[in-house]
Amino acid sequence: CTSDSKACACCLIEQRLHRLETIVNKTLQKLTDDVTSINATLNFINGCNFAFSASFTGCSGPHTVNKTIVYENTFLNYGDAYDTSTGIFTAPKKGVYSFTFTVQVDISFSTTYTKLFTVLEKTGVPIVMTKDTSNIDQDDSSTNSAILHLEPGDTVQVKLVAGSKICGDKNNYNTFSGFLVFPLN
Ligand SMILES: [Ca+2]
Repeated sequence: CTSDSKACACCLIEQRLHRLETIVNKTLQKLTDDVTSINATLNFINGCNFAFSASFTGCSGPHTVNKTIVYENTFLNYGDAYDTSTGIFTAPKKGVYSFTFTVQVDISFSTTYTKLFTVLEKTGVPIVMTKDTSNIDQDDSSTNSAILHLEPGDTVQVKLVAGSKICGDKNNYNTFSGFLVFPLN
């Protein structure tokens, strides 16, 4: 630098440019990694649109065994995880899910039934039940709900307990609804 101040200045500038280039490259790499991570998260979230709501408008029971209520009329079925031919919801992803169901019967539909008991099952295991009996009142109705941790492939369904009867009509008294609250990795 003592003999050639111009060359020395040039060298210092080059060193600074090199440091700047290193910082810019590291920042760009971090931004690229962040965008990749955000895109992966968005893809994961976009793949989690699971919600269904369905009604049962016919009559069923009394049966000698517990029988799945097939809510055949869907208001919506995002993700097609609920099967309208079987009445069974199958978890497509690991996560926390919310379910509600309401059941109803009018004594005018039958003079033979004595009760309306139902059970919501998770993969064959009873979770929550409803219970109403016909004494002097004309209508039996109940509701219940559950928030469940499900693994992929776990099933959720509502069963009419043996000896019970359920009846609905176009007013959709009998409904079964569920949705993914949040997914889990
Ligand atoms: Ca009753």
